[in-house]
Amino acid sequence: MKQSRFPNLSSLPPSFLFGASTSCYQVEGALNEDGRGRSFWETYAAIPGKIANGDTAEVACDHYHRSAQDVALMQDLGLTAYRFSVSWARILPQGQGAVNEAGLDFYDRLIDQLLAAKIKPFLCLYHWDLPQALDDLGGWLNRDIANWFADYARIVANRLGNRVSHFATFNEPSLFTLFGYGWNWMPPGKADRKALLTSIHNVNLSHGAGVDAVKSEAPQAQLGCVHTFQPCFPETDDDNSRAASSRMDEMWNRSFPHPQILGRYPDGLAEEMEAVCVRPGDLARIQRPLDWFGLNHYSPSFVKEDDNVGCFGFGAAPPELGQTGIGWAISPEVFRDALHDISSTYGLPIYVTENGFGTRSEPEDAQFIQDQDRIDYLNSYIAAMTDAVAKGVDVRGYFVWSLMDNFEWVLGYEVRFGIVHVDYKTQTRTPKASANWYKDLIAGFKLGQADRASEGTIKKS
Ligand code: IFM
Repeated sequence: MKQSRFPNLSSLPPSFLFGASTSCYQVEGALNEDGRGRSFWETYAAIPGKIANGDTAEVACDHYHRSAQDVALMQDLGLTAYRFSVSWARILPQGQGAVNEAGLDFYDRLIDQLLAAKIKPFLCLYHWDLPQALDDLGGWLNRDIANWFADYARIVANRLGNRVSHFATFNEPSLFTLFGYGWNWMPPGKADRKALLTSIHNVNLSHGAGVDAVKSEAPQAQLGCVHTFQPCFPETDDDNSRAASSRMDEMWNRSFPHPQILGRYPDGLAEEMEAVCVRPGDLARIQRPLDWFGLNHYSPSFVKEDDNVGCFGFGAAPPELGQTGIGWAISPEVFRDALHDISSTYGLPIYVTENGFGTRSEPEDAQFIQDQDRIDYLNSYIAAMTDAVAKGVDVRGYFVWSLMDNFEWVLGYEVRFGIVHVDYKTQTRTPKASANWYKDLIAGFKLGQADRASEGTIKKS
């Protein structure tokens, strides 16, 4: 069936935000400038063979020097929100102690540029780049990190909280703990079950302490945490796959929102967490009042048993599902169902803080990328979201991942997720067809808002 060019947006509230997301390590570059400290990603990236093609985030998109140009680009696209993250090591080069004012100044300027362009800043405190100095002290395995994180959060909120309406504590905590402490796919490169569970709990404690810290400095701020939520299905119809699928669902999708919002770990994890790291009173420290749920969603997961630390692994998707350019299964129906599930389980307003299409096939020096497959993906996923909203799910914003191509972690620059193409040799930004499509979609939505507003005026008069 041929899709229509744009999804029907009439179910969305007039205040709905259309934005884009990035993260500091993936776009900023300037890793050694203006007093920034080292993060554990530099240490990991220096291990031969860890990052595709030996790429580094040294320059990335050079956003640190080009933020004004990038905000102008966002404004041209008509974005009404932008989600970015703050680099802990830029603010506190040693992770604690002396503050690097130049680091705060950068985000200060960025926020002013966004506000001048009428773009709402969504600030995430941690998107995977722990200061190396804190990792040297045990990092996410050291319970003291909840205090270090709270101090950092307080400093950021004190300086920026008067202009930032939405704060997130973490981006995808289940992913960076599993990959970093369970599977050695990311820094600090551990593969140990006890370490994994401890890191999960310490991140949850840090979330609770971080929420209180931000609220104390910026009481008007709307607080949330951004979760990766990829519904799990057994790869094959047997008991082993079914058990692995439910293990993955609990660890990947629920080991953070459950304690943060419901005050308990998922049933299959609770006993082990108690035995390994939970102390009396911890769950009350973690379960703090939140204003919104950040959902990052790309794909369903088809799960098989594995003998790794999580005892689950990625199996093959059914052949009838389409795939993105990097082989991730496409199913807007699963996305729609995930929105219903999150809404009924956690009861918070939702922002879709990431959704997008990765590919390996776009050339570095392209003049114009005709990325129809990305447009089709975004079109069908936004349609699924509007359908969920029409059926009562409270979704307040959608952020495409990503504004521009960027450093895709261990995949380096090999994979591109941007709606804007980046030529890394020249740093030229060129909107792809998907960026033009998104721009038209947002313009249409704004027109609809204006029509609805004038209908309201006519009715009132
Ligand atoms: O690039 C990442 C991002 O940092 C976190 N969410 C998934 C994206 C695509 O892999």
